[in-house]
Amino acid sequence: MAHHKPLPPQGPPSDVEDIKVRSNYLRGTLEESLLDPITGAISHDDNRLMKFHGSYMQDDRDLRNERQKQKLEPAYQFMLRVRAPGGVVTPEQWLVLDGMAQKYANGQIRLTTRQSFQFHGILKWNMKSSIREVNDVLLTTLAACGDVNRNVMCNPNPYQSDVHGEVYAWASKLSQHLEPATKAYHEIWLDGEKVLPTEEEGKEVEPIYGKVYLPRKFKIGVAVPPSNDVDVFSQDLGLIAVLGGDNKLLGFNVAVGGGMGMSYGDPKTYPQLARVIGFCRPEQVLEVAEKTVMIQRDHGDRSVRKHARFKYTIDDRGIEWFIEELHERLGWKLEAERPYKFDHNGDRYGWVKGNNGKWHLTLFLENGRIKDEGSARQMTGLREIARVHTGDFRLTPNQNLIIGNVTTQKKKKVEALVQEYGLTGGEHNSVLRKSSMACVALPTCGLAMAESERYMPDLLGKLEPVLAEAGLGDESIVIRMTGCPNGCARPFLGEIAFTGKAPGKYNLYLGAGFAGDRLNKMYKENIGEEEILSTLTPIINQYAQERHDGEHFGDFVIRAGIIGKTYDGTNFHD
Ligand code: SRM
Ligand code: SF4
Repeated sequence: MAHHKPLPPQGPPSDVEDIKVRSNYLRGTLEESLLDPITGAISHDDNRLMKFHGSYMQDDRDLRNERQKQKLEPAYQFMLRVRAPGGVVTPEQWLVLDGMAQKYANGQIRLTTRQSFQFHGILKWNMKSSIREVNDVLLTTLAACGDVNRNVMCNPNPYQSDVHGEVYAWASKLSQHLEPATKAYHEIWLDGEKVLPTEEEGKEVEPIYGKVYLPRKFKIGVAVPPSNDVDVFSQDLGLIAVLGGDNKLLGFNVAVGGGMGMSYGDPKTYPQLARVIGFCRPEQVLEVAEKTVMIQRDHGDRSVRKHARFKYTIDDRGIEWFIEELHERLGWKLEAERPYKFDHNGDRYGWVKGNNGKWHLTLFLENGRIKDEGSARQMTGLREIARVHTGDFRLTPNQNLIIGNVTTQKKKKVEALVQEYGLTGGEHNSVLRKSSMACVALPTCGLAMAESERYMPDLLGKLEPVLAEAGLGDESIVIRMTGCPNGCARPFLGEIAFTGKAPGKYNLYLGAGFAGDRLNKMYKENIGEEEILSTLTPIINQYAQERHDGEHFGDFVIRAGIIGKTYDGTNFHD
């Protein structure tokens, strides 16, 4: 296979590669670590493996200094991520997750940007019970994190019930097909029968991943135009559903090599947009995904983890190289891409009637945090809804929640519970707020350099009057914040975005496409709230005065010459 570009030399494998090889298919010494009564922590190596099982060890950063003063070990606790393809769960599953949050976690549920559930604050001693309860209702935490394919995202489409059904079925099949095959998860968490290493040796234990798994995490998302809510161009593998005239699924446009994460001061790291390389029929999509994952397995950088994502594998060699390699492994060629058009990447709130005659309610849950606080008793409200609801719950890619497939008979009851518990379809929230996302960051995320989820609501409160005064109160502007440049709320696809630099300081980015089809670019570095407001106010006013009819903010700042256009991540830092 001809390389189209000279490749940078690869150094020796990183320490994580060694941990994976030695782990005996993700077992390591996790069982012993979990039982060690001396500490609430687990060993460094086991913590790397723990991710594959859906959990990260963390400590409460709000308590760090105080505990250090008292000479106590950090307040070790675990974050647990539960994945369900496309974020669809039943009311019964909801109730179990709710119960788990109360019993073992901090009493809250956090809906994520990839349609998963996160629980924070679980103590080591309760991890096994937590994971078992999740599995008892046929959900899993396996491969929610780690160097494997993560939760497969899928447009939750409340409008076209039949299309959702079909596309969702493919998302589920993809998820299942790419799940790690090791029995370690069952052994450790579910007391499954121990499979002796010798029994596994010789057989292909992990036919897709092999012994060392992938060089890095891998992400798949399925979009149904005109909605690009899954931010399909941010995925390692993005699939764009192509529908025929009768709304039948014809297949998928295939896009590869997107991603968000970067590191400050390292221009070799950058966010990138996935590129559409062709079209496949529905029954070909598992093979396309499998071969794509295997190409990354064989060619991804196993030396420098910062450079190990699929986007770099492709960019270093050229997209033509990838297409050739894929076609060779498939033994057939993708068809030419089909036309498609996205017009937004946000959620549409409130009630809609699906074409199956059932009702769907999209609730606005700011930054995906579900809790009981003051008069807004979201946690209790959703529990009460789950007790009467007979349809499904669907997590959206923007950290919100759809109460799906509500019968006409139940609609009144659900609406009454929504009112009673202070839940909302966003009627009283500004359009700006409803177009916002912020990552978790402090106090749980070990990588956060600044607040995000806990600060964004305040900052929005200061931007809302600026927009209202400019007469832009009804204008949707995609606005996103993260506590560091890893990009967990897909900030580089925000028309306005902030990434944390230091406590109270952010980099400001402008100019992404409203439909998630263009990256933004840094406009100002390391600024605090005052400068954020004094920078954005005149730009917003100028937008109000000079914009063309229907022109989105991200497009305007480019036309007005305020910021450059970025369609290719390799130009992101220019
Ligand atoms: Fe993320 C790491 C939270 C979506 C890119 N992410 C983390 C960790 C686990 C921190 C850590 O490694 O110690 C965060 C846990 C915080 C906490 O306390 O809960 C974390 N990421 C999240 C979530 C919960 C953010 C949210 O507010 O919803 C999202 C969970 C998704 C899920 O359910 O699976 C989340 N993370 C994303 C996304 C968005 C997406 O996938 O669509 C991205 C950017 C897309 C991408 O991958 O390119 C993302 N997270 C990262 C990265 C940077 C990866 C890279 O390529 O460099 C890290 C750091 C790392 O992996 O080293 C990271
Ligand atoms: Fe943590 Fe950074 Fe991800 Fe926010 S973007 S959750 S701060 S890793």
